[in-house]
Amino acid sequence: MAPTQTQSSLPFMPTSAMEEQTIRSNFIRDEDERPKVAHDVFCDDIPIISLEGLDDEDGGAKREAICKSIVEACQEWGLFQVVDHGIDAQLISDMFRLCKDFFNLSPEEKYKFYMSAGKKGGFQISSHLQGQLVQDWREFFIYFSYPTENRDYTRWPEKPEGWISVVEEYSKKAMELACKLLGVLSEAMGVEREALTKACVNMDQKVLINCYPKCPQPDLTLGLRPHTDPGTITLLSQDQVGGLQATRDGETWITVKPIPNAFVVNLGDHGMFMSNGRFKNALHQAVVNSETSRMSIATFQNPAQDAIVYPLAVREGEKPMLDAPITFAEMYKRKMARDTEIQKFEKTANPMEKK
Ligand SMILES: O=C(O)CCC(=O)C(=O)O
Repeated sequence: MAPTQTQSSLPFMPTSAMEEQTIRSNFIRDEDERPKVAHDVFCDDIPIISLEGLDDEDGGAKREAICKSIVEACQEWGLFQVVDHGIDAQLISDMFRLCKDFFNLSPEEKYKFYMSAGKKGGFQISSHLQGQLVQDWREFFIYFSYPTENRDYTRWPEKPEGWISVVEEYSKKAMELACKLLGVLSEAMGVEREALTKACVNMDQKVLINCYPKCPQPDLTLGLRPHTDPGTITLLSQDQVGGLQATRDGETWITVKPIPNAFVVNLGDHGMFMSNGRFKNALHQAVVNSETSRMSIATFQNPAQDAIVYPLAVREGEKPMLDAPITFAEMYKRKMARDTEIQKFEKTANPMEKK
């Protein structure tokens, strides 16, 4: 269902409200949910890993050292940054330029691609999930890029010119990089290098471009609420503004330092289950600011809907996290039900705090 229409017959878009003095009440979060750390107070705690030498097949010390760093980061944070990853800087820069051009199009142009239920990709405001009480200060565009038979090119805009071929190339390179990283994690679990990729069956990929317009009251809202990704692994490319935040305990947030052309890699729920909880699913959010708009490109690598979710390896002394194998579709359904329950509980547990 499309959001409520305003006077101009289009829904409210944060990109059209950058010069307003205040934000609308449906973007204002409860005090305990508001940002605690600014978008540009960066923290160096997240590991930065060079992948140069990862492809060395001579059993060399270089590959071993890289794999060790990745595994440690996944155990500690479920999140790390990679550089020297082999994806061309020009491709990343073209992608950002074209994404920016898209969000600069008129509201009418963007709205032509509005993603209503059942559509395979398109433009959205705040969230594609229904029933969110508070809105996120963002617009986004999502491409259903893999498996390729899922591509509905009528949902791939012709404007800006050239975007289609750049997205195709970007998604292909991201798929290759993700599979490489999954190879490292599979081997760390003591299973064959292709195990995680194979467990995804026909791996699904979605490329989601986030645009967080500058915001008149960034302290009251979020660009994107705290969440873990449902899938296996996510590769996030961000501009140099800053705004991605991560937490290990759900309380203390840190802002991830943007590094030119790096990818922030994070594990999702599927990655966590398949490792029997050895690798973390990173809880993260995005904050906004009043000076400048921000853009990020999240590439989600997910299993097929009917892929089986169950730990690939259970270490001695551990119990499997799941009682029985389930499909990814079922895992996702349970996640959504849990998230909705948590939201409901929070609202009823603190009725006085909700204005
Ligand atoms: O924009 C960011 O830094 C985070 C994006 C993200 O977490 C998402 O799109 O799921």
